[in-house]
Amino acid sequence: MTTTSATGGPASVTLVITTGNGFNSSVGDQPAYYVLTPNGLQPSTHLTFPINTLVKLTIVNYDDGNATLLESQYANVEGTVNGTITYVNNDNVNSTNGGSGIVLNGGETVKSIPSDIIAHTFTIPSLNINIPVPLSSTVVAYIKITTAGNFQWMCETACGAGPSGTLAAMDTPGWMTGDVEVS
Ligand SMILES: [Cu+2]
Repeated sequence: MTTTSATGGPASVTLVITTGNGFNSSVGDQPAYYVLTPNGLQPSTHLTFPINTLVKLTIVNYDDGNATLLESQYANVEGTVNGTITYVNNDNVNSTNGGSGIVLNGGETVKSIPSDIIAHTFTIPSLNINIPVPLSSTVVAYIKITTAGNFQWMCETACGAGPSGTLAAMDTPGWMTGDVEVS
C-alpha cells in the first residue's frame, strides 16, 4: 500500500525520480520512479490509489536535464483538481529579508509546463491523467480517481535508451512505467 492519510487530510502518494540507477552493462544508468513510504523507498512497479478519495500526489524529481516529449500534448496538465499542478525549484523560489520578516516568492501553479524544461511525466493514459514534471523540481498535484481497476502509468518523454529513447527504463515496469491499482 502506498497511501497514507492524516486525520482530515487527503491521502498522499509521494514519488521520487533519480537518474543514477544502473540498468544493465549495455545501457548504463537510467532514470527511475520510486515510491516513498514510511518504510523507505519502494519500486514503482505497482502503485495503489484509493478510489473516490482526494489524493495529494507529490513528485520529487532530482533529474536536472530535460527530455523530448513523445507528443507535445504531454506538456499540458490533465486530470488534476483545477487542471493545475504546483511546482517549486531553485529558479522559482526565493526570499528576501523584509522589514517585518521573510518575504517569500515561491512556486508556480500552472496548467502546462514549457517543453524545454520537462524531464519526465507521470501519465495514466486511460484515466486522462497527465502530470509534466519539470527538471530539478518538486511537483504537487491533487487527484481524485473515480474509476476502479488496473491501469498502466508511464512517462511520456523519451528518457530511456535506444534510437527513439523509448527502450530500457521506458519499457520496464518499476522504472518509467508500471501499473496503478485503484480500489
Ligand atoms: Cu521519463
